[in-house]
Amino acid sequence: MSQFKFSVGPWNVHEGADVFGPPVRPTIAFAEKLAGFKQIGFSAVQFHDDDVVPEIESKSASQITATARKVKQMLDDQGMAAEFVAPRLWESARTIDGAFTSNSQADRDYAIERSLRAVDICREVGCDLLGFWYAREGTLCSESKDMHAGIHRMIEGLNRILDYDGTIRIFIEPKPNEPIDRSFVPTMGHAMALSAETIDPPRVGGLVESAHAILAGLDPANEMAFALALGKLFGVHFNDQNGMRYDQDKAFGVENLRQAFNQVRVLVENRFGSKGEYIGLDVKAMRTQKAEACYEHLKNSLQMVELLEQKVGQFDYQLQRQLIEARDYEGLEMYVMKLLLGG
Ligand code: XLS
Ligand code: MG
Repeated sequence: MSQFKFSVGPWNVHEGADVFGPPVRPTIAFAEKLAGFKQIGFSAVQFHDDDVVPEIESKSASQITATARKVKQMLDDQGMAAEFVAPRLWESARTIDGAFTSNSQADRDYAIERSLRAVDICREVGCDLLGFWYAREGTLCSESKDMHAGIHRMIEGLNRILDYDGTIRIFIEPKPNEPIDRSFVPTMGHAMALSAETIDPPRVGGLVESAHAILAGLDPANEMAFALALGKLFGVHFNDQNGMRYDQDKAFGVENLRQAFNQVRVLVENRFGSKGEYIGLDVKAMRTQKAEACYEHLKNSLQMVELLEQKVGQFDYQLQRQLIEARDYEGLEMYVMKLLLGG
């Protein structure tokens, strides 16, 4: 049994399309996914705004809240909660060049409006957490945007949301690249700096996705520990990644076992979850996976967390102290290797 609560997004069970090929599995309706998530052991769902309200761009504010209310009913019927809502600011024709940092004033206004509607959706589905993955807030052509102005526009966007709703909390999910070349908010340090400049810093935190940290050349456990040290780790997206390639969203721990152990360890040691936080997954099934086995990557990721929690439970803190005292870090490293290998 895990000490954590888990969340998952509907996009984590998907049709298998990639940039080089079409879908390979049939679409599964949200209601069916919800029942599947519950059965596997998840207690909350992560949402993009249009996961809750399809075709959101053509709907009025009142149509949006009415649709969101129906989704809340579906969650209640399954005994599931909503963890967060993230406005999908990277697919609209009005966010081609970014959202808050677009060079178009009309597009920037759209980004704010759409984010405020996402806050409305949060209220309807019963969560107080809004998420920003700043997908297109950066450049493809370095000289195309004024980063100085862009950073101020991002802070202004955060302030507009904090001002609109006095209880909403916001997380920033940093990612260094993809779909853009250079992101304006590539790491947790950048996210924390933005938070500190807002009108209400305690309400702006971060979410670390393991793969995004690896894409930045960083250790996800350290990115998590950094936000934890500032009291601002609002969420995590556990997954894995084979080096600095395209964003792979592999099952948790399958590529970088020691880093995965340390992610679980820092969460356990710092009592992540004690304020209601979830361990979220952001994992994709391999394209080769057959339709009937398209939830296995979720089950495997949960199992990896539980197995690593057991390893953390077995971690000999007294030995760790002794080895640190003796400055025998080779010894400490080999101890961890043996722990993980069961030796
Ligand atoms: C993409 C992100 C995205 C967010 C939610 O790389 O991980 O899926 O987690 O908007
Ligand atoms: Mg993510």
